[in-house]
Amino acid sequence: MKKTFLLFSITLLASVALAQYQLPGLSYSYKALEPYIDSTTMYIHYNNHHGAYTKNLNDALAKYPELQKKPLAELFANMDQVPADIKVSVRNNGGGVYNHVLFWELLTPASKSKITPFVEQELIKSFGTVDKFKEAFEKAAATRFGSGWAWLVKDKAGKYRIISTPNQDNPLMSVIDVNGQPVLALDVWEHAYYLKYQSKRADYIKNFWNIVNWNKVEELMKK
Ligand code: MN3
Repeated sequence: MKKTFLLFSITLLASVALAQYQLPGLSYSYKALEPYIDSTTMYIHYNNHHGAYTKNLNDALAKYPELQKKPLAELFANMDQVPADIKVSVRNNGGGVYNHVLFWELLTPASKSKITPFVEQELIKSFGTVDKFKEAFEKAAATRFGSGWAWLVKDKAGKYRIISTPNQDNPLMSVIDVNGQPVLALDVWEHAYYLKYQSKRADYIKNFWNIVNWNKVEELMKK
């Protein structure tokens, strides 16, 4: 009996120690982004999709405790050093974890979504007007073929660039042409919008502007 309990405790401790990545808390409820993102989509996206990336990443890293201790950004920056047997999983599931943690933070209820003077000035300096920036970002999101993301990236020279990436790739990954700090991200996988918007990806993209957390954008721009 005692021995069983001890074994159970050790197994539990080991699994806790290894389960490095967890779903983050959300600072708003599933329905808080309505009518732009519906609560069912939020629930499934967060628990099932983000949940699966998290579990799969932990499973992949279980064999490599030394990699678990490294921040994902460090693994992404040195993809060539990630062991061959988990490289694809780190790219897909690690990307899935990182991108979604960031995405949830970049969203906020419409009542709190207000562009800050700092962000406005930065966008005007780089793109002429905020509307021109939005137009270019929307185009990147709309023209990403299949599943992926649209990004505003501050590259290593400090220049703002709009790009899109396939799958769960992101601008921190050494395998991507444009590297830098992501400052805005939009998930254009069908799982992010299909229940509400069906094939109308463009409507989902337009509505994204109602729920952007511009305070977070400012924080990332200043990073
Ligand atoms: Mn997603």
